[in-house]
Amino acid sequence: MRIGIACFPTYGGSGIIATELAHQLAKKHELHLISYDKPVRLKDEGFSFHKVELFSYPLFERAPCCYSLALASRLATVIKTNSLDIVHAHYAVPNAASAYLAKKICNDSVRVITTLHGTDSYLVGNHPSYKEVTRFSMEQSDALTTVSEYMRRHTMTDFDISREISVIPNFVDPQRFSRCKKDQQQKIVCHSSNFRQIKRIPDIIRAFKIISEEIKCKLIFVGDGPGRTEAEEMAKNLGISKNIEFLGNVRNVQKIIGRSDLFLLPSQDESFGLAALEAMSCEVPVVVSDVGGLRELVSHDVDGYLTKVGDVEAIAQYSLKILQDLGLQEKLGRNARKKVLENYTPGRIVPMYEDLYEETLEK
Ligand code: GMT
Repeated sequence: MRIGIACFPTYGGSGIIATELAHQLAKKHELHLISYDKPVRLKDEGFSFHKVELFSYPLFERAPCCYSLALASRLATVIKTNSLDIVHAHYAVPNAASAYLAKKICNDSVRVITTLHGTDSYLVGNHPSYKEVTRFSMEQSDALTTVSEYMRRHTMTDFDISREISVIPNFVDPQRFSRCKKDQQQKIVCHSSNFRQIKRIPDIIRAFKIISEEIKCKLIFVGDGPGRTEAEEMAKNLGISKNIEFLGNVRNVQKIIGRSDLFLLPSQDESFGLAALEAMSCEVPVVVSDVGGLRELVSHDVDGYLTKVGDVEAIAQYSLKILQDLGLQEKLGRNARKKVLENYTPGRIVPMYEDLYEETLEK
């Protein structure tokens, strides 16, 4: 098949899944990736990257419509030049709408698949400013997928959609995300995200204060985003900043996660929780919020622990339970890795996308 993938290139789950999917599909198909910049995990091998160039104009300053149009235009060119069979839009806003427009420009010569990653439907796409276009783009896509059963139900209710939505979970490369040898005895707690409010970073810092009063340990934050400065301030004010490292965005996140003893993800909501999946692949037990897709991913007391959103005391107590009992930590980690190998590898998930592409082309 000749496939085009449109995604966001930044540090965020949707762009990461889209890029990893492109790497996997390029082993068997002709693959084109379209975005405004090279995605952070792009390996530059096996497929073509098409950059969406923006044209700035004073009129656009307060009404930035240009990206959706530039993307539609670029997609239409790539579809025509390469006779694409499929355009797979990751993230509904604006990628699905741009893909629809490009398809129409190309006289319906291509099929559009849209994957909803979470915030694109329940946060951004659901906002009154975008809702009508998001619903329309979902309805018009030739196939619609999302990453968890929770997201499927949520989308059907929020958008009053009756059409089929296939659930295709996130996946991770278990070779890359595997346990690394630790070079220090001290326990390491880790979190990685884009520091948006939804991630509840202050809960991690408060929980870590309780943990670090009981045992000697270090907290490592990977990633960057709007909540980082506030988090650094908070750590200083609580007098624990010497035990916390803010690494910012790093290239080899697996090396940091793979050396950790525990991974925390206390999000307000999470459509799947790719960061937790990456930790589980590295045999790292997780303590996560009992919400959304995390509930489908993590089995309480088997491969991690689920806590009520905002329950800092519970996060701290489950964390201490894991960090103070190496046997338990290793058992949870082994179970987590086993779950990943059985359910969430590229070998299991990528064929689900390929089958969907084939079914859609046959329709
Ligand atoms: O979590 C983020 O802030 C990034 C976001 C995105 O859209 O890039 O991630 C979403 O998509 C990931 C890949 O499908 C999921 O694993 C994340 O759970 C989801 N984030 C949220 O729902 C908050």
